[in-house]
Amino acid sequence: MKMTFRWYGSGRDSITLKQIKQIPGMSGLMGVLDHKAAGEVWTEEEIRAYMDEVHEAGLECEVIESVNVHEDIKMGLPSRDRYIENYRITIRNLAKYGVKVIIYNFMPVFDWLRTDLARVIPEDGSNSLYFDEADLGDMGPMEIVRSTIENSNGFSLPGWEPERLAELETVLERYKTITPDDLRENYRYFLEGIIPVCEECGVVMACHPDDPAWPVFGLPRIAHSQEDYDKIVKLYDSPCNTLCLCTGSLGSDPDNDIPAMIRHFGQMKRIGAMHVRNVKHLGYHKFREAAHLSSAGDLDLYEIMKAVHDTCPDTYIRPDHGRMIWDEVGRPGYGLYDRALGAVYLSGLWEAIEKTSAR
Ligand SMILES: [Mn+2]
Repeated sequence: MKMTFRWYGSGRDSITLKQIKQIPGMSGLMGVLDHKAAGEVWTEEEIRAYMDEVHEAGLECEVIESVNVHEDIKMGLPSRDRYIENYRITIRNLAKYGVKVIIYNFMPVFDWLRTDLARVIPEDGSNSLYFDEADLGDMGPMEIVRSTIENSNGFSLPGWEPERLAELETVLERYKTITPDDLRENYRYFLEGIIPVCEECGVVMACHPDDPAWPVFGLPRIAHSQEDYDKIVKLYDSPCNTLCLCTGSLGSDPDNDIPAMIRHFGQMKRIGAMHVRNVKHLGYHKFREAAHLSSAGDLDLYEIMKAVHDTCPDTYIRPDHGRMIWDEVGRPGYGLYDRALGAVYLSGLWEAIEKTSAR
């Protein structure tokens, strides 16, 4: 298991590489080029600049996140071939700089969705990301995107790039005629275009689940259950076609048994990377993100780490979102303190599991 941290790059993150390096047990980053729009080529120069900085800080970067799939690919438009070719170039460029895993998603329009980015947790006064479907009320997709951008403390949020807003209405209209099966066929076409390149250059694709783990605004969503992922791994049978098992996203649905899912896909060697965090269920389609500790939420982090240990011990993990604690100001979900606490807690569980299972 390699413990990693998400970092948005100099000037785009409230956290420094030095701070990340000082978290015990941290091997490196799950990196991202935050300024790249979906469909654009990630150039060698841009990747090199990011990597040089990371390596200079004594950290690795073998995992890259959010190489976003252009909406035209998901909608199956004729223009998709151009964007798939760009994606192939990006894969090759990333491989040249030591990237082994690329995390992405195939969610229409919304990367993730919350109704409150700073919901105060009454017990201790910290705050975290929160979702209550009832709060959506009459809010349409355009309004939720606007309010999300307004409440992000001036930081960009993954998947909510302002430049995507302009075309949102057209895109939403188009999706009305796309069924989940159509979306899966478009997904297959995408995988057929890119997985051979991954096999050639030793890169694994890891698909991040829908967040929350159910359909929103009537859009087709195809990655939020074990059944869904069984279909995805079959779309293109290759060790390079894997999932990024995000415990918090999948865990927003109490019906998803996370340790069982890790064992299922871990044994198949189809877990390329993991995001590990806890979630507190508050009712039907209502939850908040919780501290990592098992007792703080509804997921059993010991059972989760044990399943990783038993079936996919070489995977990359990062503490996913954290709460905002100790008056920290930063990008919602991506502060330093709570994620650092989470990383060290997970490393502690890992040490205990390793030592007890070696006996
Ligand atoms: Mn995640």
